[in-house]
Amino acid sequence: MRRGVFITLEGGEGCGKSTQARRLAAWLGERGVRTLPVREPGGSPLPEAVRSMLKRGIDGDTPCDRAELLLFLAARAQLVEKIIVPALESGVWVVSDRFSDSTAAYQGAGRGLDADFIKAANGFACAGLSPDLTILLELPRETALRRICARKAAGGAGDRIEDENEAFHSRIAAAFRAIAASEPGRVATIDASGTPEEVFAAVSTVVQKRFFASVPGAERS
Ligand code: T5A
Repeated sequence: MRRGVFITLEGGEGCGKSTQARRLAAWLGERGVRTLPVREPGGSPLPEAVRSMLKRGIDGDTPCDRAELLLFLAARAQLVEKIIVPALESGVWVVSDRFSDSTAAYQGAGRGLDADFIKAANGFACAGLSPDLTILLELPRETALRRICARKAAGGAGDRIEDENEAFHSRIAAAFRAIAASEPGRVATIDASGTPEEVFAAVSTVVQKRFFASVPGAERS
């Protein structure tokens, strides 16, 4: 039995998902909602180890496209079964920085792997779990690149997916837009070009409208 709410944040590189996911988890906590923030790939030791393989490879051995897909799915299956589903069943809300839409966008549109296979495999990895709400942060690529460059200049590390070419990233942006257009009931698109505060005002408005009017006991403070 599922009692918590499952919210995911999606979008291209550097659009501000992690920043907004942290804010959203804190905002929900301030409202008395027990909240678990997770990230994909990651969230527990095994998927965190897979994350490191995916982002940088091991000793120069980087995953081929099919291995990359399967590693993302393996990390997701573990996170869903061990962390997300138990949390939701105990009434905790889960806020995930990326989830299955990223696989459709990056491994499907980005790498060109079969979309139908990815859909079926995603369903298998998620054991049928789907987000109640997905917030898609949209940011022009030039702005995202400026943010990523600033982070690198401050000592942040890049990775092999972030460093893919512009054609790859524009296919991903188009894929996210197509997902949002095909599932307007689940996916809310938000302009991420403002300050973190401005973007969060839009994020929290969506969450407020979507859940706090209709979920009994959600507004506890
Ligand atoms: N991936 C993932 C797949 O290929 N398939 C999959 O199935 C999944 C799940 C994950 C990589 O894996 C890929 C996608 C990714 O390439 P990651 O490091 O988690 O690796 O990559 P991202 O999810 O893209 O995380 P980033 O940190 O790069 O981007 P975010 O989380 O969108 O952005 P954030 O919040 O870290 O902000 C980036 C920078 O901008 C600043 C922040 O301070 C930070 O320096 N910033 C702002 N600056 C100005 N105005 C704002 N409003 C700002 N918001 C944030």
